[in-house]
Amino acid sequence: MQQQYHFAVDLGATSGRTIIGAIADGKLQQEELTRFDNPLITTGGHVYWDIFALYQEIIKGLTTAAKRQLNIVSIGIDTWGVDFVLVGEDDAIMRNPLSYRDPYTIGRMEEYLEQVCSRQQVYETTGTQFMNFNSLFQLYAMRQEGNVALSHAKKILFIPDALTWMLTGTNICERTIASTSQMLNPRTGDLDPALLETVALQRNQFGDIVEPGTIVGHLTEEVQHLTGLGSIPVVAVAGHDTASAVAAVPATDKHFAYLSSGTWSLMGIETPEAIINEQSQAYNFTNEGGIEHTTRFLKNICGMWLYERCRKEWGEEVRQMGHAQLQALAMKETPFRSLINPDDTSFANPTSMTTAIQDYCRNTNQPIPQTPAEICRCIFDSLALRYRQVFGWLKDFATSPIHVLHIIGGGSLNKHLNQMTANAIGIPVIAGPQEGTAIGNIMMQAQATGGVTTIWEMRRIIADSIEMQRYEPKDKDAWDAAYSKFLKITKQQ
Ligand code: LRH
Repeated sequence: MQQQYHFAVDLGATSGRTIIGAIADGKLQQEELTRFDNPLITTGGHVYWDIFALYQEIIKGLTTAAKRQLNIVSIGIDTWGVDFVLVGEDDAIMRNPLSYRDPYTIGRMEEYLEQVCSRQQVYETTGTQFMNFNSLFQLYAMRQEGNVALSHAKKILFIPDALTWMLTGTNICERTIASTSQMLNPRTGDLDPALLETVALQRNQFGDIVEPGTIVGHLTEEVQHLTGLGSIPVVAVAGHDTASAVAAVPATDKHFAYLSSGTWSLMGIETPEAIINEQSQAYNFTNEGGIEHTTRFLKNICGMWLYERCRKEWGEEVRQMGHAQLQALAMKETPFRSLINPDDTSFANPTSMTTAIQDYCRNTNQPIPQTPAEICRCIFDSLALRYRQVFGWLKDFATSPIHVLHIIGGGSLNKHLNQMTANAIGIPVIAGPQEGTAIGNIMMQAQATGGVTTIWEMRRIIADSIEMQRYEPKDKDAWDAAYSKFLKITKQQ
């Protein structure tokens, strides 16, 4: 029989790719078909994504698969969270979607929580961490600005759902992506009508909630014509990239925490129920939807964004070096010389990331890192120490002991940071798979089409198919001292 392939579209906040995956003899094989940039577009005082360009890249990827005569049996899309597309009465997309990196929400969350609905009530209803770019606050900011597209929107589709709709014509609201909006009530499993009302929206403007792993439609005739493929089923995978990544953690039992490391670092645990209490609110942990009705209890940490943005600024010479070489140079610098809080608001989307980091060090009376290697060292030291801080809080919520931290995603390739993370948190780190989101996406398609059954079967196949690296913690005293320094410095801000 011809090999059956699942076609995964994996879109991150800086780049995207299409991948094909197949499960044969209990092992997963995958191949990247296309890779492309997903740049922010700044115009007219706003920052947008280009949804049409992303759609076009999916069409290109599908066309490539058709030309190779691959037997594609399903398609699934995962993307970053919170952002959405507005569709008008005429079933056309109204404008490109705003990006969560658009500063239009700055100050709006606080305004909403003071004037519209209390922090307590929003957290109690959603269990979602407060981040000013969550969909709820974006919608509020759009209303305050008199956004014309929103006032004419018939439908609101989160990004993976919007792309699924463009491919199939089917409107859905997949549960994991909806859980990033700060409008989903994890207890009812649905968007909360009262919260929607606070931004003058009605429940029927969103699709019905669909569980990850559901076949939601087939390629439209238009897409079939464009790509040369047939009427292939499209699966609502775990549409939120982090949910796909967590599904792909190659754990063998439940005693693990995860760090999905990409543009963001998402650190958390998988729990059977949402954890919504005073303490989880105080530490601003979130309860996002996982597969098989699990909860991803986690916290966003600013991740490789700092490094990626600096690297762009350093130009050709440094970029030519490659990641491994630059990271190795950073390791030659003095450890813990200058430390930052990676989650400081000044790093959200500064004009220059290197200047923002230098300003932070200046304002906290630390040596100012100058060279790319010094700046990288500062970023990696600080990230590892921030991981330690968040891990310390996380442990208090876990109902069973955590034996290991799984690092998945592109950031898991940074072997120095993996070791530093193990040192900082004091338990072993297992790194890999690097392509966590795409693998989780492929696995959910395999589940929807009958190729695998449970989350633990998926994880076993993944563990059997990929190479993983294990890092044991070292240098406890040095890391304890560095952590005290980190706490002192970050408290000043
Ligand atoms: C990571 C991510 C994260 C969200 C952010 C908007 O890609 O999906 O989980 O908080 O993007």
